[in-house]
Amino acid sequence: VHDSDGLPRIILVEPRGSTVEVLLYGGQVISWKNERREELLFMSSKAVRKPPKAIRGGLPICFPQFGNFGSLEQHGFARNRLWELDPNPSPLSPINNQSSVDLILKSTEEDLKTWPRNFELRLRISLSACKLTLIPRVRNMDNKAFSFTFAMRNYLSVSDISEVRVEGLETLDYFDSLMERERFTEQADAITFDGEVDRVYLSTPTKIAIIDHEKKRTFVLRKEGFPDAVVWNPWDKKAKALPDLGDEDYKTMLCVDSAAIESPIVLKPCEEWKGRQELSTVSSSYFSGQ
Ligand code: TA6
Repeated sequence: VHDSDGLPRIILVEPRGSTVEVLLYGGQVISWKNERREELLFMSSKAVRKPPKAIRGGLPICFPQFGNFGSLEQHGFARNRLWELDPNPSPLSPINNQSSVDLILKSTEEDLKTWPRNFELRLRISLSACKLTLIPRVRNMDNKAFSFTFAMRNYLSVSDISEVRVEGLETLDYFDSLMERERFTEQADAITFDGEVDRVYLSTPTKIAIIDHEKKRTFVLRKEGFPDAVVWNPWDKKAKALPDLGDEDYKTMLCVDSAAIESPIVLKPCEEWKGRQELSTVSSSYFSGQ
C-alpha cells in the first residue's frame, strides 16, 4: 500500500481494531491507533516525509549510532534508508501472522563507505490489543567484530507535557546532553517536565511508566537488551530551532526511548544481537493504587 507521499507502507490490524502503519522508508512505525481510533504516537505537524530526511515522529530506529555519539550522521542512517519485507523471517516465536510484519535492512555499497561493516538489521513489528512489540536484531555478516549503539526512539503523544510524569528512572544515573553529557543522579521520585530535557539514563529497569494525567492514560515501556533509556523533550526554544517540528508541538510529545548507548554492543562475525520492546497502554487508574 502506498500513502499519499508515494511511500510504501504496511498496515497491521488486530481483531480488537487497533492498527499500526509502518513505512518501508526507515522501517518506521508512523502511527499506532487503539481500538477507539485514538492516535497514540506523536507525529510532528511539520514532519518531512521525503528521503533523505528522517520523519519526525512515530518510532524511528537509531542505528548504528545514537545521537552524535560517534562519527556518523546524527542517529545513524537506518532511519533514512529504504527497508524491505524480510523474505524469510526466522521463526522468532509463534505469531498471529496477520498482525505482524518482518522487515530487513542490509548494508549497501553506499553504507559500507560510511560504515564499513557488513550487517543485517531485522525488525519484527507485532500488534495485539493495547500492545505494540518491536524486536530488532543485528547480525554481523562481516569477517571482523564490530560495535554499534542503538535506540528505538518512541515519540509518544501526550495531552500536555507539563502534566506528564515518568516513573521507573528514579535514583538512576544519567548523562545530561544539555550539560556536556556530565553524569548526574536522578533525585526526583518521578520525572516531570518544565523545560528542555535530554538525558540518557543508565542501567535502567525493564519497565518504565509514562503517565499522562489529562488523558488518564499510562504508557508502559517494557524492554530487554536495552540497558539505557533516553528521555527527550525539546521545549520551546529547541522546538523553534527544529524546522520539521511545529513551534507548539513540544507540548504534546515526549520521547522515551529504549537504548543501548553507554556500552556499545559488540558482535563477533556471525553473532546476532536481539533487543525487544513492548509499548502498551493502560488507563491511569490502574496505576493510582500502585
Ligand atoms: O535525544 C537526543 C537528540 O540528539 C536530541 O539532542 C535532539 O537532537 C534529538 O535527538 C533529535 O534528533 P533528530 O536527529 O531526530 O533531530
